Amino acid sequence: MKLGLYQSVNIINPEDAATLFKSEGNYPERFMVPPWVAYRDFRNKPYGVLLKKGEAWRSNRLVLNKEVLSLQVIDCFVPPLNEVGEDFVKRVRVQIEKSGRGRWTADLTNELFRFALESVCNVLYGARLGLLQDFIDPEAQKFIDAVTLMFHTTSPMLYIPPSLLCRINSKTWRDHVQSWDVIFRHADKCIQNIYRELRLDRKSTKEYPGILSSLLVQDKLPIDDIKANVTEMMAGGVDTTSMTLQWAMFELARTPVVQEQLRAEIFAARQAAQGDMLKMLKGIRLLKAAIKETLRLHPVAVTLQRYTTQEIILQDYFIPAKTLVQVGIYAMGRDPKFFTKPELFDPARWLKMDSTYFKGLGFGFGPRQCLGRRIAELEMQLFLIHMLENFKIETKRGVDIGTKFDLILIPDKPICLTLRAL
Ligand code: HEM
Ligand code: 2DC
Repeated sequence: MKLGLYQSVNIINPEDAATLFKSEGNYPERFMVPPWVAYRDFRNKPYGVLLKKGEAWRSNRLVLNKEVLSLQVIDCFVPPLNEVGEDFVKRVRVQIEKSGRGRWTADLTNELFRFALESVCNVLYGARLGLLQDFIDPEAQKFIDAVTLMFHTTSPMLYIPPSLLCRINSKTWRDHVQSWDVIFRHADKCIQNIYRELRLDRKSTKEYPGILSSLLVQDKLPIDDIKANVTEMMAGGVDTTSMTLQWAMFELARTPVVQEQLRAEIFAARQAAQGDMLKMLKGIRLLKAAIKETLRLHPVAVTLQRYTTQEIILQDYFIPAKTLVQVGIYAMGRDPKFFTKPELFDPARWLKMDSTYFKGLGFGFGPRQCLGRRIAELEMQLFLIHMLENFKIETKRGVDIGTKFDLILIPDKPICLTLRAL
């Protein structure tokens, strides 16, 4: 495909994806979103792993992996994420009470944005923002809106050089710069708060300190790199998990049989675990499959991309080194060649398929895969556990919701859900 200034080879076959990722080496590079780079250069802001390359990327990423992705630390994320999940349920209960009808019907987009930001911040900073209460810090809401606007203004600039848009002072570029400004300013404020507390030694030692404190205390990364990466994680943790959860609830509302199966699995796991959340998370195979299934039909990223580092062969074509190859995960997830009856929301397919080889790619693959993957997975598992234990999720029948490209993939119209107390 040739689109604007870019040329890419596009693939959707899992076997081809395997060939691509197996040859990616230790410094994989994806398509660098030009306006994101342009903003940082324009304002002289440091890059985090999202935009770094080569050794700089690798050394940052190895330190971050230990704190964010490794099996040694992810158990520590369960209590802070669980707490936010429980608070979301309380909030829904209040809304149900208010309605006086035993149910609450709404477009949950903004509620889920707040949930997602509250979750990721509790893990990053070990502190609550209070976004699930009635009074919401206007700064936090501004941050949420800025992330959405940042994504929204990115897509029209994908194929037009940002330098040109900057020169003609286009509205899209100005909005984009303003969004990132809000994102960086608010993240910086949050980071400064923790930094100050740490220096004054005011943090008690027993509570979960958060990823930021841990990175600051370790002192393995320069402070500017820590800031840049924490900012990226804070911004990357809002629209991604919230939209996926919205799609998950929508699919469960449309497939009540599956919803009941998940509820049964969750009740059984709760019984068996006797209050031990870590143990409970090991007994919810179908729920984990339901999240995979949601990302199959509704991936956040329309494609994964890699620049080849050596010549590879895909379907008898020679692909030279330095070629941009895109794996169309949205298209792959809906192709009957790879998923029988792709239109069906059937989490169990992931448990009975004879091969899932390079098919579950929602978080990417390899050393450059999503840094927030483990946080996102736990956050979504715990959210769905609590929601399914407490509410029946319903939606109006026959409403078809399509997918819109807004840099990330989002619903093309508001999704209206009803939560009914069980
Ligand atoms: C990268 C998906 C949540 C932070 C990525 C990539 C994908 C992705 C597909 C590119 C991976 C690749 O090229 O192989 C998702 C999905 C999410 C999610 C589906 C939730 C449902 C999050 C969260 C955070 C986050 C919660 C922050 C804590 C990042 C960062 C990168 C990234 C920093 C760039 C990593 C690098 O280049 O080294 N994500 N993401 N994501 N994601 Fe996520
Ligand atoms: C968008 O053609 C379409 O996870 C482009 O949390 C190719 C492309 C490149 C990189 C992808 C992007 C697409 C979609 C959004 C992704 C991004 C890499 C990371 C980012 C998938 C597919 C995302 C949402 C991060 C964002 C973190 C940021 C807010 C600091």
